[in-house]
Amino acid sequence: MREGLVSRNTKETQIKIKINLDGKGDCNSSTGIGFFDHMLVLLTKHGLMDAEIDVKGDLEVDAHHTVEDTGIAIGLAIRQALGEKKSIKRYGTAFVPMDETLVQVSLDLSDRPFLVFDAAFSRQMVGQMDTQLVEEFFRAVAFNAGITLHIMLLHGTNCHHIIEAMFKAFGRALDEATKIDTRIVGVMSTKGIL
Ligand SMILES: [Mn+2]
Repeated sequence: MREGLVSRNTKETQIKIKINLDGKGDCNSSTGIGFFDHMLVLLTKHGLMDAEIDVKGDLEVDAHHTVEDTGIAIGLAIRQALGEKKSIKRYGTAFVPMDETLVQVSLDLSDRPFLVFDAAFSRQMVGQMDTQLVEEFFRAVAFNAGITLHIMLLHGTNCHHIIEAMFKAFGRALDEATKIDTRIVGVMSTKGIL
């Protein structure tokens, strides 16, 4: 089982996260932010990961610390679960449509953290979550898991659809990249390390 277990406590957030990359998409997410829980459940469902996500954050301030720190912990859990990355496919790309929206996510489990986030939102909030925090979340995941991550809104207008398509596409691309291919001896890199 490729599992990651992270517990992270600061004065702003207390987080416990368990992730199993070889799961079935079963997830319990409790962050105190309804829309964010909805997104994390979609990410893990479409990524076929099992996850327990337990977060208590300073929501009396706003959602920023809670979302960013959850991203940090999820990134660390993914990194831990991947281990030495032996025989994984390394790259993943997914296009996800949702009604008028189409999103592309391409990623490389390269240990070269980078985020390209090409999207703009016409609304400030979806539920109790600032749309600005979507980019913060994915940056935190990418930099802590060691992922080169490109998220592109190809077209679309509805903010709920756009964000939902991003989380699903990230889940699907991650599932593809983490898949084991027995033809790959060692790691998928001519450098011999990922
Ligand atoms: Mn929805």
